[in-house]
Amino acid sequence: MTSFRQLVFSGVQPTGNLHLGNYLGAITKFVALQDSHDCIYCVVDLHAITVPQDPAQLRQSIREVTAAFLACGIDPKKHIVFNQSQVPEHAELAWVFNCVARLGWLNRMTQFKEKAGKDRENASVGLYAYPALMAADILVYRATHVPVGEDQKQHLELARDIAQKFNNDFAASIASEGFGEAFFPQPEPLIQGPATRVMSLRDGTKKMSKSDPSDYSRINLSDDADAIAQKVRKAKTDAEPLPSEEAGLKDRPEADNLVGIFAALSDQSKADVLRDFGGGQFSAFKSALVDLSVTKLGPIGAEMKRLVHDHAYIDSVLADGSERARLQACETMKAVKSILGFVQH
Ligand code: AQP
Repeated sequence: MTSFRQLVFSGVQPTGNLHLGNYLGAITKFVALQDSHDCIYCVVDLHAITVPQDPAQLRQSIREVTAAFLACGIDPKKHIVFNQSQVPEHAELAWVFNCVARLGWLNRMTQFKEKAGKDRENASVGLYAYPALMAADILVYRATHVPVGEDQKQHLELARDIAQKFNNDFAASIASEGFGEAFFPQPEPLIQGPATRVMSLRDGTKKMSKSDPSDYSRINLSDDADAIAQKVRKAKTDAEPLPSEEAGLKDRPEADNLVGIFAALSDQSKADVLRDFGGGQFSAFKSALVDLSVTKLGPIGAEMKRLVHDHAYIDSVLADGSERARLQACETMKAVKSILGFVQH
C-alpha cells in the first residue's frame, strides 16, 4: 500500500455572502484541523464562474471569503490560503480528469440537476464538469482529508472514483515512474457534528444557501447583532413546545435545524441542548439562540469588515498562498504528465 502525507484541502466559492451553513459545515472544521494537519484552503473562483458572475462583484466576493477565512482564525502563514485561478494546474488536472471520469458518473450528480433546474440545455458545460474540477482541486495536492458540508458528499465520492480509476488505468506507468501502487490517495470527506447540513430559516426542508433570494433564510457572517436577532426571531417554527429528547425532532425540520445550530455553536450535542430547553416554548429558546449567535458571530463579522477594506493585505495573503500552492501543484502535474506519457521539455 502506498502511504500518503496527511494533508487537508477544502474550498469555498466566492458567490455571495458567506452564511452560518458555510461556517458550521465547513469553516469551523478548517480552523480546528490547523492544529493537527497541514492545510490548504482555497477560494474557488473557477467554480464561481460556472454560473454568471458580475466581475466587480466577483472580485469583491473573493476578498470577502478570504477575509472570512482570516477572521474565523485561519493562519495564512502556517497554512496556505489562496484563490484557485492563480494556480493554473487546477484547470490543467481537471482536463485530465475530464478524460478519466465517465459521462454516466457525472449524469448522477444531484447538485448539477438542482442548479441546472429545468433549463438544463442552457446550463454551462463548466457547471456539468464542476465535480471533475473539484477532484482536481483536491488531488493536485494529493490531499488526504477534505472537510465539507453534507451537500458535497457525492462530489467527494466522485473524486475518490476518479483517483481510483486514474490509479488503475495507469498502474503500470505509475509503478515504472517510481510511484508505487497508487499515485493519488483516496481523499476522505470529513463530515461530522450536529450541523453538517444547516437548513434555511424560512423552510427547514431547504438547505441554507448563498443563492436563496430571501436574506431572511440565512444568517450571514457579516450580519450585525440586530440583523441576527431579527432573523432568529422570525425563523419558522411549529406550534409544539421543544421535545425533551432527540427522537422528538423527527418530522420537525425547523425545530431540528434550530437545535442543531444551537448545538454546533455551543459545542454540545442536540441531546444536551434539549436537556436544557426541552418542554419549553420557542420564544425562550430563540432568545438564548440570539445571544449565543451574537456572541459567537459578532466578533467574526466585525473583523471581516475591518479586513475586507484592507485590499493590500488581503491581496498579499492570496499572492503568497498562490505562490506556495503552485510549487506543490506543479510537482504533481509534472509527475502526472510523465505518467500519462507526455513528452516534457
Ligand atoms: N447549508 C449548509 N450547511 C452545511 N454546510 C454547508 N456548506 C454550504 N452550505 C451549507 C458547505 O460550505 C462549504 C462551501 O460551500 P460553497 O460555497 O463552495 O458551495 P455551496 O455548497 O454550493 O454553498 P451555497 O451556500 O449553497 O452556495 P450557492 O448558493 O452559491 O450554491 C462546502 O463545504 C459546503 O458543503
